[in-house]
Amino acid sequence: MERDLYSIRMRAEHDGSHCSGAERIAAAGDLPALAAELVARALGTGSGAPDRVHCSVDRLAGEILYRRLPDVQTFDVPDWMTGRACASALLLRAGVAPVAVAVAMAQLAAGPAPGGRVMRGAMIVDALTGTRLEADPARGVRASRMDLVMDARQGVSAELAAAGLGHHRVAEALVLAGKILGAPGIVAELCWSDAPDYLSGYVADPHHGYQRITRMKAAGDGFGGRALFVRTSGWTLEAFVAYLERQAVLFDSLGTIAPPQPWKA
Ligand code: PML
Repeated sequence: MERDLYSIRMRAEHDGSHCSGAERIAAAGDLPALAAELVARALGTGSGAPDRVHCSVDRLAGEILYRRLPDVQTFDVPDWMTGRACASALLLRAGVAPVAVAVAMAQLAAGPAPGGRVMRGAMIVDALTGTRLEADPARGVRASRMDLVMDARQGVSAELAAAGLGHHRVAEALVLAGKILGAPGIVAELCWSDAPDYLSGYVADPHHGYQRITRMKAAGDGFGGRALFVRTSGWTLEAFVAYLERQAVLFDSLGTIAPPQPWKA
């Protein structure tokens, strides 16, 4: 019989703003060490000592889905302008309309939350019209309850590191994108980090997997986030959000990792 599994989540705030967050899924015996690891991470973000660190643990109820991570491809670009052109082309290929690509790019670049702030969660964008669909445009929707299975963690980390993708952000984004690509109605995801010193981003879609782009913004730029492009038939917003926020998904293996290649328009 499968052991009880728990979702453990950390989020930290500084000056009233979110400054760090991470989450894992683990058995009870692994939780104390994980809690210590996540709190240590919150304290070491480099964006100032957090004023508050929240750590919460919930036992998972209901079915757990086991999946394979998406295939990974890296497009090398000389600068962020080329990176955004590359992302736009990949989104168009995935079936996102030009107007929706333009809206999402502009909003991620300028801060999609009211007042031009970055969002903790993701925008949900109608892939045909560019209309934003999330109920709360300040918070967005946050995918949660996803991780690598414990036994696969070391192997996946080693394979990513061997491919030059050992930064913790790559593994975490890959798991998140893997969950998002299983959502009802998803067409594609666009993401680049809001960390001023992390310049890479990606476009993910169900047919081409996780397509990394080496530069999506200039160094020092603190804007970024996620846009989830959806078709608007055959699903409900409630089902989409429930899947992202509540459905537990564990990944047990990596897809293929292609060698990096220069982007050619
Ligand atoms: C990668 O290099 O593949 C990760 C890109 C997205 C990182 C998003 C984030 O950590 O904020």
